[in-house]
Amino acid sequence: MPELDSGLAGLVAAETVLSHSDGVRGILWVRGHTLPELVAEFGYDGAVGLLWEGFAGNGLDRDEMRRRLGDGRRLAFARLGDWLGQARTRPLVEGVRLALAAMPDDSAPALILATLPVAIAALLRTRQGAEPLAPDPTRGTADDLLRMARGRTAETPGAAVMTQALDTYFAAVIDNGLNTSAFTARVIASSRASLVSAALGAYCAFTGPLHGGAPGPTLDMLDEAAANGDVGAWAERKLAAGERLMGFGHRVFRLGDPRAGVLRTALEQLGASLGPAAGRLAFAAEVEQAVGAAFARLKPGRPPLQPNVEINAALLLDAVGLPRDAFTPVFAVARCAGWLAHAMEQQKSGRLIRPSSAYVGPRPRNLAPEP
Ligand code: COZ
Repeated sequence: MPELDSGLAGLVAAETVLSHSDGVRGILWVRGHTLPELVAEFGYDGAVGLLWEGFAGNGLDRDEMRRRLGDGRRLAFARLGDWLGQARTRPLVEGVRLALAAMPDDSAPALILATLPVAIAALLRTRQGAEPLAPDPTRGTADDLLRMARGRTAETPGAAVMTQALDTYFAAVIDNGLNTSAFTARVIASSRASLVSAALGAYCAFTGPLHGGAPGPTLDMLDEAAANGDVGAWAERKLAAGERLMGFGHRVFRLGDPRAGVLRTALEQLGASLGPAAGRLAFAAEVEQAVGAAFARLKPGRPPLQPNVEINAALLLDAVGLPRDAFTPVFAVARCAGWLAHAMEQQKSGRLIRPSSAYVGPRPRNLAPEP
């Protein structure tokens, strides 16, 4: 039996045309496109079509996906009554889970994906005591999410740059190889369960703080570091206590996360709109340096502990005016496109996923010893 790694690190469990992440070279391709190409040439709605081409239809360019996702938001808004009453008093991440769980099994991928921004915005408005705002199907996803959630119009100062920043974020984090939630989606789809079930299961795996549940706690961590004054001493104390620092480390990108650079550029382009977050950008760089140095001191000879995408992601989501408890569901708006692509690819070309395990429990009493 080969040496078992309980985290399946390095195990190749599927062939995919969707995305490729290489931690040694620090690259992430989505269907052969680099992240800067994805952001500049496709944007989020176009990147969804790129991932879904050949699985959810053909000719899925940005305009076609804007139409399908806009129509999906319209349908999702009409169905708020199916779940919002039960969800309005629940934490946001649970409310969005209820929205997914309420969907009919035969829902099309565009409706499943479009339900997330509608659910997030409706829950945010409801908890403010306001009525949910109906979607504008003519807008892109990032634009309409901010409008529905913030009641923002195009005239709102900084609206255009914030929409661009959120669209960049969505495109940059849309898929990342066989990450934990994408693998979950494939396992569920491999039994020929529905796409809704694959997306719901993936969402559940995603919400853990080691995975998609990280961005909100990452901003909390930056606030804690700032409150502590001496960042170096704070980092040393946390690492020496064996704590996991949010926003650091990655199973694949051990030498640096290519998505972090794309988001830093988006943050710098936010410029004046950054507001109080401008100071946070500089402080985050100080925290990254202090944590890296403390880790190197405490664990000499080990590969350096690098920041992952979450610090810049958290700063960007905060800068576009979203509350931190919405960060994980908003992250899921992007990643759900990847989950559905993996599920459709698995259904088209994969087998039932059923690995083996090494039994190390007690043996039956009356069993003759093995030869
Ligand atoms: N904070 C402190 N130490 C960390 C660390 C972190 N965030 N990430 C890894 N390490 C340390 C581990 O303690 C381990 O050291 P020891 O062997 O001495 O215990 C070493 O670095 C290797 O860690 P591990 O093998 O556990 O890394 P793995 O690849 O399994 O973990 C994840 C990757 C993402 C879980 C990461 O380490 C983590 O927990 N990050 C925080 C949550 C987060 O930001 N998630 C979003 C990722 S995009």
